[in-house]
Amino acid sequence: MSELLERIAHVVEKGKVNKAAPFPPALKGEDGADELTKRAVEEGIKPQRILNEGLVVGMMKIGVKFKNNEVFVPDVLIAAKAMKAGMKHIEPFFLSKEVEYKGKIVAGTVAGDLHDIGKNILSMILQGGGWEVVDLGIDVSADKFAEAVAEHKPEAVCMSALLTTTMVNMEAVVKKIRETSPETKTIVGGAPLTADFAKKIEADFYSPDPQGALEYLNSECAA
Ligand code: B1M
Repeated sequence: MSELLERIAHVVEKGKVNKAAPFPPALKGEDGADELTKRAVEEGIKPQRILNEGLVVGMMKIGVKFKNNEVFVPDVLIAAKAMKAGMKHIEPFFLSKEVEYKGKIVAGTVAGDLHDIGKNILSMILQGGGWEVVDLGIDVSADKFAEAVAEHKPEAVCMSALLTTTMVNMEAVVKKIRETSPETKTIVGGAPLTADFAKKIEADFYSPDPQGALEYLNSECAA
């Protein structure tokens, strides 16, 4: 991994948003995720590498510390803020409009769940792959998903969940979409999910990563 990508991971983990940010005091005056990601783009590092080997690595590291009670919610929130500051520099590359239009999807994080970083990456990668994304945001109920499907008539609904307590809410969405719009595919993902769980709730497809969801959409749902 390049030294610059390691630094990006480090500043995300530490929650250093940009040079002007006073937090964390130990990194006062140093470049943050904003400046370092911009520099990585300028140096020609591929956006996919900046995402996977820099920004996401930082989030994973803070995740492990959070699990071990070494850091707390505010630390995770500020890391998420740093991640977003970096993401803005790579988004344009994923969203370039040079690819052919494939169709429309509705995306959201399911009810009770406020995690949106993975869902935002998914949306960005699908848009980059030619899919129009109607992003419903976080804490989206089965009714809201169904209303959006009725309004936008997408080829598929993409759901994300990060909590074992909220992934179960995907089942109600799958059921509702089956009843109200049986031709619309349901795709599920997020860290706690497994293929077995997706099968149990009768989702059409599970992918551990956005690329897998994109490949499924391209092969099964593209017009
Ligand atoms: Co939360 N949190 N969190 N958190 N948080 C986790 C998920 C947790 C695993 C941390 C831990 O204990 N180790 C744990 C869940 C435990 C469990 O359920 N088993 C947890 C907890 C417990 C909580 C709270 C309950 C904490 C509390 O309040 N005591 C609380 C719940 C709030 C709620 O949702 N109701 C909470 C809150 C938060 C913050 C708000 C502070 C913040 C979210 C900020 C935000 O999203 N804007 C946060 C964060 C950031 C995390 C961790 C640290 C990082 C999540 C993340 O962004 N990862 C997380 C620990 C971890 O995951 N290691 C943790 C990076 C992101 C790129 O990965 O989202 O997995 P991910 O997305 C991936 C893939 O999963 C996949 O593609 C993405 C890109 O590779 N993917 C899909 C995602 N969706 C997909 C859909 C697809 C296909 C692929 O197709 C449709």
